[in-house]
Amino acid sequence: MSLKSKIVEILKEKNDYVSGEEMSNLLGVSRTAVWKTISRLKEEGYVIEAVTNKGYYLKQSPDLLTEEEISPTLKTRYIGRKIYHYKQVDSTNKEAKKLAIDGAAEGSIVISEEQTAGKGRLGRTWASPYGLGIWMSLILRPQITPVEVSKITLIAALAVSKTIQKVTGLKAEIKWPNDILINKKKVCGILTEMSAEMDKINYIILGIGLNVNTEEFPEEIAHKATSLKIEGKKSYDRKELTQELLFEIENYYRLFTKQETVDKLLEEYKACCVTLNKEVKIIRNGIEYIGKAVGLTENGELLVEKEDGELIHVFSGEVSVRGIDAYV
Ligand code: BT5
Repeated sequence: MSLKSKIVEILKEKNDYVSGEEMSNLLGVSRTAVWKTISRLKEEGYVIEAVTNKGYYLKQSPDLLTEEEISPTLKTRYIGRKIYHYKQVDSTNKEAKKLAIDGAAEGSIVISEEQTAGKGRLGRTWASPYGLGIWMSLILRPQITPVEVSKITLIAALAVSKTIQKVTGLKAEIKWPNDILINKKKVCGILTEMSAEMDKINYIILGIGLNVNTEEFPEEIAHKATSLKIEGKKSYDRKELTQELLFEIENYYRLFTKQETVDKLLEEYKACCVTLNKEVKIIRNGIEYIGKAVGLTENGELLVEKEDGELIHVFSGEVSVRGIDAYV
């Protein structure tokens, strides 16, 4: 942890005045170093009162997803242990890719308060306004083959829906492969990208966008997008959600790397997936098919029975579900 994080941790734990001397003894750094770090924290939005002969008192922390705010009470071993935090970037996936190429460790994450060019799939954009959601990308380096990568999206979807249920009590459903819905509207999207060779993965960037306290969406998506605040009719703590989400991702990721539990994960996924047993429309290479989603393969592909009875494997691409998307 950085000195900044350690100082925030001490101030939060004591919840009282802590003298510069005590702080410098606890941390093994000079009082000047403590004072300088406190000044930097103030610049970042911490309200810290300094009283002669008493010391420093933390009155208020900013609503930011920084390492100082997330790390001290994070329950994971390695997911999210290194946080690159930005106030604004074009896309956290793009930023994470650069870091992965430079050798960033597995589990490192990039979080931004705002994205100016958040990415969806197939060149689409993701609305990511300042401070209202969780816009983050994880760097993973699993020892799996490229065909198994779609499973990473599935475990991320499970982790997101579990987190929503745990923290808010709202019922989240998964629309295969990468949407999380509440009351049939999209609250979260997942974008998994990878760099791979024939049989080896260099890195995976797992991008997650979760609408937390958004109250209004751009007109084009207002009918199909939602946020936890809209659904739960109250604001939610983004820090708690981020910590819980990282914890769930680590859990599911660990289960996933143990081969014997993959079947169990698929069962759990099927239980929250709204796409299964529904009539779906698939657009593949520009051609439309209507069929019924009848199952999932071990690699996370959707099995669709076409109207003529033929069974096809759908990897990703466009799937709309009758009753959920606007198609009749
Ligand atoms: C996705 O794409 O759902 C993947 C979104 C991934 C976003 C995260 S944020 C952190 C990381 N960094 C990035 O740059 N991206 C990832 P797709 O299935 O293609 O859905 C995109 C479509 O969802 C858009 O065309 C809109 O119709 C709709 N949309 C855009 N912004 C939305 C929002 N905030 N909430 C709900 N729907 C949205």
